[in-house]
Amino acid sequence: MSTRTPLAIDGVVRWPDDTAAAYRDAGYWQDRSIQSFIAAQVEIRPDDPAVIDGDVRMTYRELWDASTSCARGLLDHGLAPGDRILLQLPNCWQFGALTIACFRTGVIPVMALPAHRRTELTHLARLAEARALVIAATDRSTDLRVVAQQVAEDATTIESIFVLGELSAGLPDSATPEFALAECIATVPGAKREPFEPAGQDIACLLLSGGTTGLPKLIVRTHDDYAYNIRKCNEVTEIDSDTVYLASVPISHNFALACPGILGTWVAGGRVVLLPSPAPERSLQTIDAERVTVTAAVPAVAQSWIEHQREHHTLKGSSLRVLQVGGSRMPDELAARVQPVLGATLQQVFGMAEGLINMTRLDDPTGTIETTQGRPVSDADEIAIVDELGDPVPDGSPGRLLTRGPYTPRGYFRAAEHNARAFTPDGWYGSGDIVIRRPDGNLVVAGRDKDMINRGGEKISAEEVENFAYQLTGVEMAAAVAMPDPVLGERLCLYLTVADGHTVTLADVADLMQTAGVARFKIPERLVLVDQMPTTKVGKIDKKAMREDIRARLERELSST
Ligand code: J2J
Repeated sequence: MSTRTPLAIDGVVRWPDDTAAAYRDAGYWQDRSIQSFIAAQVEIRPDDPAVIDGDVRMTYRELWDASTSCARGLLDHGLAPGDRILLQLPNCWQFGALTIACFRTGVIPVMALPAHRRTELTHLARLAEARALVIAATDRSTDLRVVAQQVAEDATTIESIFVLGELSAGLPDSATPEFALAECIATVPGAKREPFEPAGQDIACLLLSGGTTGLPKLIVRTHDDYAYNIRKCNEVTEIDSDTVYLASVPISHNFALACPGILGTWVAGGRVVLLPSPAPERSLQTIDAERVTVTAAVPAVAQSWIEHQREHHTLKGSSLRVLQVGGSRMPDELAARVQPVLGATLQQVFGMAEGLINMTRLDDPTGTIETTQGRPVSDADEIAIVDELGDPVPDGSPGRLLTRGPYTPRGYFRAAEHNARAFTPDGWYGSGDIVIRRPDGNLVVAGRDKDMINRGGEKISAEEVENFAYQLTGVEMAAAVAMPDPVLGERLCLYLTVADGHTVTLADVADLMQTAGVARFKIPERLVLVDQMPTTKVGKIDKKAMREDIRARLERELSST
């Protein structure tokens, strides 16, 4: 098997040679690019629909042609294999064409989330040394072209900005040249020969970590490992050419991108339907209208769909076969409502952009589907559940999750210091989740041992928010903690101590963060001023005590209304 040397990019942690050889021998890694699987489908079914995005319906041939011209556009703009581009697009067909074009040119997309703003985009562009930025002209009320110019000012590697949407209105200070993405994708005759043939170990994309440190880390996903991730998810979710997959949650996130997501669907020859948001009315209507068979949601979205269906009976048909739910812990009571109300089999997904994907199987007993977060999709996934000392705990007892495997990389991109903490010396990744393994191998997520708030699947690093709070005059100590929420599971509550004679309000914190340009979902939703932070016996800030405190406060408020 040809295993050409991958492009050299510093800061990439590879699997040890013997492990890599074993993964190849076992056939997990096939030294095949992700796009080669899609290209095979273009040959088999050129005229079958590949993507539906509003009024746009594209066949496999059309999607491939769009990626061909887009690849040409990237090269014409001076981008070369191994270069990084920061990609921030909403759910749209252009995202697909561009991602395939990146694979075909060896240009590496960094998958930013639609909610990201100046702070995150600048950080990501710098960390990846991105040479270009791809954005939509606007996102709701934000002019992202202005944001992009600011990012390019601070991240000096950025040479060009590609914009989805109208470019007509000029920008006052557009120091960095802007190009219409539409021009890049306009059909031009494609090259006969593939511009680039990736090796299996070449990087397909850089994904974002959920973030337990100040700002997101980047996760290197190679063609070998990501293609395996996709194939295994396809197998478990039973994706084939009859699949109609609806993506209404962001496709830049691992879940809807590759678990199995849009890439899995294209690899299998199925049809992708895109929506800009998971708003219940439109999502349910679309499921019926397009005869969607599989879709993915976070628990809060699943809940909104169930409630909407109960009230309005929007869903009339019975096409929906599987509803995948993951990203944060799904309450068991909610899980039990999926099949009766939506008529689809629930598949719980406990995944991470760092690799390991757990899923309940479609034919699991109802009890397993409703009360566990599933088991690894591959037999080659190694799982260890350990106590504080790193010793294994027995099945049925909670412990920290460690994992290794053929699609769980051994380190973050350019983050040596953090890697030393997040990975054990023998390459196990500690996800920071507390899980219980049942004797049948299914995992139950029981808690978390990482300083992160999971706001309905959107991950917020406590440290990042605290760092903002410390910029406010008078703030002495800051602690961001999760407060329980019936819909999102958790929301962010900020505890502060302030110096005598100072006051700080929630609006002060929000203003500061908004001015700095951070994703909205990270802005605290409640502020608690205390005289003193609770501390543990060893003098560390006691977040557990604060989580209990806010829970008690909320309960008191609820009972007094
Ligand atoms: C509890 N916590 C969960 C679940 C993720 C599929 C689905 C989700 C993600 C994802 C993903 C959870 N119950 N069912 O990449 O492909 C929390 C854990 C985990 C972290 C990873 C996919 N599903 N989580 O959420 O990289 O804490 O990936 O470690 O964004 O989300 O976050 P992220």
